[in-house]
Amino acid sequence: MKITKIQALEVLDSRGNPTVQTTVWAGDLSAKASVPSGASTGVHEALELRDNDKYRFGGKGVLKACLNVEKKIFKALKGLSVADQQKIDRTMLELDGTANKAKLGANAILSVSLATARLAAKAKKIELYEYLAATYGYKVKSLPTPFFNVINGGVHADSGLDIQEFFLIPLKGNFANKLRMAAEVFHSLKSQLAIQGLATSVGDEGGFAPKLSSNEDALKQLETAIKSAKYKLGSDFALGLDAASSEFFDEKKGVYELKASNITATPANVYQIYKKWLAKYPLLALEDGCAQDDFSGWKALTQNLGDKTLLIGDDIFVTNPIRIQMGIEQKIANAVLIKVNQIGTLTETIDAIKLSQKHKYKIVFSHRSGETCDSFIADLAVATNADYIKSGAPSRGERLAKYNRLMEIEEQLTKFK
Ligand code: 2PG
Ligand code: MG
Repeated sequence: MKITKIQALEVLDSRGNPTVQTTVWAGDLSAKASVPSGASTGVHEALELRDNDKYRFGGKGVLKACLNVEKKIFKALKGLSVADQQKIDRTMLELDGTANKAKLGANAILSVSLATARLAAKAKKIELYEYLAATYGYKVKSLPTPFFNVINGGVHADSGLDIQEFFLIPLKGNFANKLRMAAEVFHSLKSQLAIQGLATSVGDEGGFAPKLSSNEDALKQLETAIKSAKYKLGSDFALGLDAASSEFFDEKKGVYELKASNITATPANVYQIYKKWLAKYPLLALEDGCAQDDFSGWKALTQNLGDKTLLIGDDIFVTNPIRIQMGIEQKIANAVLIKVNQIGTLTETIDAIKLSQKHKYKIVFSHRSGETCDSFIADLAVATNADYIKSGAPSRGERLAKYNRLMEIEEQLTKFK
């Protein structure tokens, strides 16, 4: 099966911003993929190519990226086998020739990379997760445990909270059961917020965005909602946070400023804030507790909390094997967040996962705050034996696309076992 045609379309994501959707053909057979987009984007991420034409979508159009797919990339890939993912990705990397995919755009490259993998699975008449597992030498085991971001802060909402994401982490039963548990608490949280006269409209990732008095108050709200849904915090549910601290780290002053908690902290002592929260709540995960280039802060964080909770690196690693290697050498974090569009090809994403797993880092798959209904990451997480996955709250179609796909996969795995 050889690539015969590639088309790219400028579509809109869940925030109403343009993104790339690409369809790859091999004869009559075709498959498509859409690319997500972040808001709390790390500076070390691969470049998302935007048109910067202020007369279209405020400069956010992606027509240049689409053109790159249809002209330059198609010309280079025409006639290559859809099953040769490595060659396809390498060809695009060479064609681009920059370290951060600035010439063609990581959005252009990724859309082709993912659509091709989906097409290869289709050509083999097998499920995407089966194809990916077989291609990269994995045996599918259990499904990842989901993190549900039910209170949105940071740059994802105007709730005034410094912490960007507050996770519910259900601990009991299979994936479908965990999703049900989280949905039940999500609804009890909604009623509880309404009773307090707080907003129940949702933020970018489907979680609520109430104007709470402090970051700690958000944790307390979760505790109450879990209780009123008749669950136990600690045994039925754990909690987690994505601090997304690059957003509240003042680089000039070299301090973390958590306005909603009225706290300022240095890289050397910011871990103490989380330690206090850890003493009060069962926090299973803490993502981006320190900023993207604050290696000394990350070291202190890891030394002090590394055996107490998952310390997940997002902006510091950006799914980039070179940065993950730096982290491994400096003994920073113990888990890696995987976002396909941070690095821009499937092959490099797999490299990042394998390197992390080799060094016993846990794998946490992640959506972006700007999403489409593409559920590729659900299949990829299952295929690579990821430990966890976050795709927002159990609310909004683009978030549920991933969770519902995971339920479908679970059903297939149990039925045909
Ligand atoms: C994050 C992500 C996803 P964004 O920081 O982990 O939740 O947010 O896509 O805005 O970078
Ligand atoms: Mg993050």
